Amino acid sequence: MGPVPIFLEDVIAGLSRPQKALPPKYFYDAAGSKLFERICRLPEYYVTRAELALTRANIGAIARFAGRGCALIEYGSGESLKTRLLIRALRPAAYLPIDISEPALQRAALKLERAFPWLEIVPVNGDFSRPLALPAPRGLAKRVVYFPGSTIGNLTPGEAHAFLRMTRGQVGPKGAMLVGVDLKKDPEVLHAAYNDSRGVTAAFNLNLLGRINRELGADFDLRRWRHYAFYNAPLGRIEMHLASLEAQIVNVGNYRFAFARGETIHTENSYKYSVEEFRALAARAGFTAEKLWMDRKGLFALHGLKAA
Ligand code: SAH
Ligand code: AVI
Repeated sequence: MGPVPIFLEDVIAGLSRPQKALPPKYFYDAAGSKLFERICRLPEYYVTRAELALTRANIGAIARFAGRGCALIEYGSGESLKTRLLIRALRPAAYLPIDISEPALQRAALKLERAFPWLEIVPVNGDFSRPLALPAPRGLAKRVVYFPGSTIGNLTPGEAHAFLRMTRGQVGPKGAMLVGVDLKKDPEVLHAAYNDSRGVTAAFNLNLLGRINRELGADFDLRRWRHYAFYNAPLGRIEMHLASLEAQIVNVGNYRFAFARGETIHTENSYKYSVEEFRALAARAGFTAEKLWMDRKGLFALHGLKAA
């Protein structure tokens, strides 16, 4: 089955639930990936800047931990921005960027080919929420999985556990993993990061409905929906929703969905983990947390994990 029937099935299933929901992996079509790149450069979105700064400040130690000449596998690579620092320091035997967004993946691979002509780049257009067979990199290089950006926070703790189990199998007994994780912090800082003043996050969220219209022939009227994001402290996560501004009916293919005024579609969670919470999650999946790098303000953590 190709990607369109799965997309349609996921949308119908999500909108049929009592709390309507859509999987966040569908944010990333060509427009969504571009909007995400703009989010990364927003003054309120500290996440990318904090991780970039801490990676730059600790690149020597990070490279020693991962080991030069490894095969570097990156999940949710997007524009592979932070990866450039790693590639320079690690001189990996091969780089495997994995992303669901074909346009983002191709754009990043082209730029990296130009910047690092000596590097073997093997782009993989795939969905990491399903079992994924990776092409075997040439040689016997140690495998290191890189998962930056706190994309792990977009998975539920159960999904994150399953994902870490999968990567534990992929890196093998000698492998390692570098995971970027956003830390719990002042809810006001979190709130601002997901409710930016320029409305880019709102456009990113609303683009999901635009994509459903474009690819599945639905008739969402984007003017009748509003971006709604808040920090759910008991669950330790930002929740993004799209709120219906009025009672309305929306057609998706042959299906009709009724929305009450104020009813929401839950589009994304972004879990924030304390260092201890993330270490416990990694331990349950068979990893030992060996290294920890943080920025000066304690906004973001990069965990160095080894197979237990
Ligand atoms: N690593 C980059 C990008 C993070 S945005 C950074 O740190 O800035 C999340 C990325 O993961 C996007 O590029 C998106 O296309 C990708 N992604 C999201 N869900 C995915 C899935 N299920 N499978 C593969 N890629 C996914
Ligand atoms: C990719 N991911 C880690 C981002 C986040 O912060 O959860 C996606 C995002 N959603 C809204 N802004 C950014």
